[in-house]
Amino acid sequence: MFLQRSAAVAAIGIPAAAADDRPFSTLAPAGPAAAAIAEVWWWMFWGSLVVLALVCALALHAMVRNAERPAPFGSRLLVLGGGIALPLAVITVLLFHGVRSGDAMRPGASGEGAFRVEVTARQWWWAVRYPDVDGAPLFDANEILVPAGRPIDIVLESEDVIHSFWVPRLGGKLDAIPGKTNVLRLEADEPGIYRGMCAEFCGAQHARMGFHLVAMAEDDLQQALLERAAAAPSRDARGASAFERHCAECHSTDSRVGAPATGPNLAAVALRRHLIAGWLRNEPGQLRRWLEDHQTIKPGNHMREMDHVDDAELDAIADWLEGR
Ligand code: HEC
Ligand SMILES: [Cu+2]
Repeated sequence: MFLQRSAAVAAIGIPAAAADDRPFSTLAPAGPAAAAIAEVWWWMFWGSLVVLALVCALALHAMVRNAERPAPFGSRLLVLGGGIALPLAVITVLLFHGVRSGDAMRPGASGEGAFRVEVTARQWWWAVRYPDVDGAPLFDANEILVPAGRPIDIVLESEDVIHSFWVPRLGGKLDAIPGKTNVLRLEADEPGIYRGMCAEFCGAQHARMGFHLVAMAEDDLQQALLERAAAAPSRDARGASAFERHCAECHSTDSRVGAPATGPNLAAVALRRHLIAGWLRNEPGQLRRWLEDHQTIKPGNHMREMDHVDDAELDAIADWLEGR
């Protein structure tokens, strides 16, 4: 299964180097919004360095100068120049760049040409909905497939508390607020896998509320979305009936049906690169381990303990979900 998946990943052309060694660095921008933010950062860095050097030079000068001789500049010049003119100039330049980069993160007036995907934050995972894949909505979770080289509009909502959607290498953060819809405009220059995090404290497992944004070439994306739409658990009846009894109240296993959404949609769980909001690599055995130990792996998460379900049943469910 895992090998098969790796081959699929290689086949759709995602370079191995996409697992960048600085996945959360805003100083390794991979899209226009992040580039604008990094630029502001560098302006602030160099600007404050110049100011620091200037202040140090003045302090040094005050310490070593001969007090008998008249000062080279009067105190009035220092107060007006250093206290008012200089900060005003520095802050004006920063404001200009700040407003410009803030603007780069807003969705365009029309949103035309942008790829739209709806992301709903929950404690502590992300529900993903593509409004139109082959004529109908497609439901998935914790992994967001998008085109590279084209603007993406992330339509953000929350079902419980305030969360914040952040992919550091692609752009700024935007809050997901209950009862409100916010739209974040991002773009990835190149195909790759970009890591994201919830950036607003949202309860016990906030630190394990990550996700992956996978940018692909357009054709690969269409193929991958259709593959997810067609994904379904295997036909094994034992797994299916055990799932129905213990899990179906919270999880949908139909990629076209959103409800119930108390837990992530599991139709394409076998195709996801990670489980549990980006926390575990989806390697053989991990899903099964989750069913057994989920309150140890992610304490307090809103999935019920499965102590009452016997091992054979959990085995059957795991196999069924993984399509075996
Ligand atoms: C009371 C509701 C509830 C029940 C019942 C439940 N789950 Fe969950 N499940 C959740 C929630 C909530 C999460 C998300 C946990 C998190 O990441 O914080 C989850 C996560 C998962 C995940 C990880 C999905 C992903 O995208 O990584 C799997 C797999 C899973 N559940 C399988 C099952 C199975 C199999 C059963 C039945 C044996 C089951 N669940 C029963 C609520 C439930
Ligand atoms: Cu959070």
